[in-house]
Amino acid sequence: MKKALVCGSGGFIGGHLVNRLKKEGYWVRGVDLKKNEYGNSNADESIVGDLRDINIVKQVVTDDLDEVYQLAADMGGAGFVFTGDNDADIMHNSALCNLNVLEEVKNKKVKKIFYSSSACMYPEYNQMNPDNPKCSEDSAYPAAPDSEYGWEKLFSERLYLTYHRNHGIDVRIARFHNIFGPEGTWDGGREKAPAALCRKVAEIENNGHIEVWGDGKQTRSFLLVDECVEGVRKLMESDFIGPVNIGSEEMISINDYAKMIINISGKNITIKNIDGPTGVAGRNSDNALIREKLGWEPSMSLRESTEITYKWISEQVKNKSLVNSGEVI
Ligand code: NAD
Ligand code: GKE
Repeated sequence: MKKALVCGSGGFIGGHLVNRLKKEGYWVRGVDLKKNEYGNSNADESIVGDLRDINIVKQVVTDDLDEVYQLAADMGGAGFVFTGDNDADIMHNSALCNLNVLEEVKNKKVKKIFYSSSACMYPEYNQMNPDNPKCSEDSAYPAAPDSEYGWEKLFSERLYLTYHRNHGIDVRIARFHNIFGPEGTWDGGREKAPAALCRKVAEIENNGHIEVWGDGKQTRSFLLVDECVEGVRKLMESDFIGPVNIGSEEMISINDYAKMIINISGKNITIKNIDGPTGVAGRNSDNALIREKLGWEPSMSLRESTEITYKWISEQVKNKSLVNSGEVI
């Protein structure tokens, strides 16, 4: 039986990954600052611990592990990453997790480690045109990410590659493009656009309006978490180190995406564009490399993936309002 450690198992993608590994027959240890909020992370051993603390890292990275998945990071959507207020925490906390985990993986001679980088490491100058952004893997340099979060991801990609070159550790690096779905953060300030817009639509009465940051012409692509986890597993099983994009190529403007969610809800709602943190003008995954190297790409449409997510978020909104009204304790 293979043994894996998932760092960040209390989080969104980490929780889904634990469940996927369990289904595949792995023995799984999870570690995170917090327990998985939705209780859906079925690790064999769940440790609440801080990966910035080397003593915790020594405890969780053991020499019997076959694989480590490093997803722990201080992260969030545009409202968390692009305001500038969290930059020091983001760089310090996420870099420390990566430095500590990698060093211990080397010490314990663990064979393989996966690292979750982000599309935020791509240069801003290639993402100024909302209709034609460039995010092919070979366009990373000259580096010019538009956020410190992106710079930390780029630094850490390079860190993993140095451990591969100097210490022979088998690494796999993926650049995730806006992953969403059930059990993702949907309120509190760290939520990304899909969850935020689903929540706003679910919360608003018929004939109301929702606020959408920016002019709504900025573009993105969004990938359902199940497809992301499938891509991670395919990459881990392959001989390809990466970095490689794991994302959808179905690009959409934010206002059109808000309209899609409104249509899914069946409500009559209008959009009000307001000032807010917007990040790059355009971003889309380029899947040429993953198609070539892994013979795989995600298959679900944005509409299908969003229907699943809207259903889950509207249930959370309903449950929360029942709790707030005292009907459910
Ligand atoms: P998430 O915030 O739900 O999960 C990250 C988890 O890391 C959290 O549960 C958090 O508590 C944990 N963590 C943070 N600092 C820690 C520490 N010091 N010690 C232990 N645990 C710690 O985020 P997610 O969406 O599941 O993202 C997982 C990874 O994928 C992150 O590295 C993120 O940067 C990357 N990523 C995500 C997306 C996306 O759209 N979700 C896009 C690009 C990259
Ligand atoms: N979060 C949020 N909430 N975004 C909104 C909202 C809202 O209510 N209304 C409009 N937007 C707009 C943002 O202004 C931004 O232009 C776009 O939607 C996407 O925002 P996002 O989903 O929060 O995050 P980004 O795609 O800009 O960036 C994220 O990219 C990922 C990688 O692709 C990052 O924040 C990271 O979470 C991640 O690495």
